[in-house]
Amino acid sequence: MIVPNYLMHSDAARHEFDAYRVRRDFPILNQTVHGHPLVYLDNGATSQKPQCVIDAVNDYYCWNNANVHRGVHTLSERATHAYEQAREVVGRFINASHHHEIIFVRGTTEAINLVAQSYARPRLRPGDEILITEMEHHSNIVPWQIVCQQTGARLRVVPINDAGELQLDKYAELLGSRTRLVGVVHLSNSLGTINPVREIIDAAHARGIPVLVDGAQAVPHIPVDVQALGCDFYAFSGHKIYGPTGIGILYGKPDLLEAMEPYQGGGEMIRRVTFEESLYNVVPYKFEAGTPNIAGAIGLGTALEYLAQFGLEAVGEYEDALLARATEAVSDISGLRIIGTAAQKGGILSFVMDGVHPHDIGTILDTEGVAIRAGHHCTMPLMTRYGIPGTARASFAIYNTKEDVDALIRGIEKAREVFDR
Ligand code: 7TS
Repeated sequence: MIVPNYLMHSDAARHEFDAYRVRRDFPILNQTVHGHPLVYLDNGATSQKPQCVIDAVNDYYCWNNANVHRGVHTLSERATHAYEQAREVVGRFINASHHHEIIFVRGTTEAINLVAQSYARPRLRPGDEILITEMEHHSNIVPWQIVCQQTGARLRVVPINDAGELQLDKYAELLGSRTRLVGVVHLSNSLGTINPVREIIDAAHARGIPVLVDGAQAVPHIPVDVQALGCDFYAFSGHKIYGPTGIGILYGKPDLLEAMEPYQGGGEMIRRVTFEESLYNVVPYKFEAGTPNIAGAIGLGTALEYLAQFGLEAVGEYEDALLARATEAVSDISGLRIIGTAAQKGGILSFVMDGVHPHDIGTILDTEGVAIRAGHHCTMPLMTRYGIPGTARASFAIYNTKEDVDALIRGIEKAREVFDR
């Protein structure tokens, strides 16, 4: 589980990224769908899992399954060791200063709800403001709406331009004396926009405002260094980064985590309990009530080590090349419009086509063995901003190839023909 630091960041020399070799690590890709080789381009929704992750979860249940942090027996010690080693891997992956800044949660959604309830709720007063952006996923909108209803605070929204970039001048205007927290997505799941989070954080910090970054789509594509960013909270999900479902990460700055109330009460998060009162455990255990997803954490640690061996910069460059190929090819398809044309973009191609509903594009592509997502992608306010019901979205991962892109383009052309008839 211990990975040398150079594997986590990209300063080491890299050989050319070989997606054809990578594909062999993913057993699920070796199948046909409707008589065609599977082309999986729905990675924004969830990624596939390499054999090493499947094996890590399997081995844990076959050989080491026990509860963590409580047993005196050998299996419990092994399980605890593996679980805590996974936390260290996560800490190194995002360059946290200490692995105790890493809290295991169910996913991005739970991480944001935790911050909303444990950090924001006790601190918000009527008239205070939470500032988010127009391109947020519902999981970075609804938890704030709930906490606003609970406290009388207000939700404010930074608008985007037509390309899908944040209007930073508007952001500067909206950052005010009542702003108590900024929540921003690092890489938009619907547009592909990579936001200038460092700049956003610096502007907020100049006013003493903490920032939560939703990194669900960013971590599989770009190197993330939470210390360099300076973010106060960073959230991501295991299943979008080649790990299992039901496990995710909340990173938090230690002083903030220390000062926060627990999210849930129960076992594991306490030191001592009487009927009168409870003394809480230290961070991060204070936020991990109950038996955690041990197998999930171990699988996530394995997934991050697996991905890190390629170097995140090499991974990002490779996926950018796939995106560029797809972007260029779709520009020749009549009536097709890309939604999300930001200068800084990664991994995601969202589009609409005149006279063809996104769901019909998705269905026709499926008959060709090509899996994409169609719909609002849990960003309904963003779809409203563009005046569209949804988009068709292809999202790229390390195992996709230029042949996958070509199959996507053939499928879109077929959809165009069917609806032109
Ligand atoms: N934030 C972003 C930017 C996301 O893309 C998603 C999931 C979430 C948060 C929520 O993650 P969860 O693991 O807690 O569910 N996005 C998508 C998607 O684009 N298609 O399916 C799920």
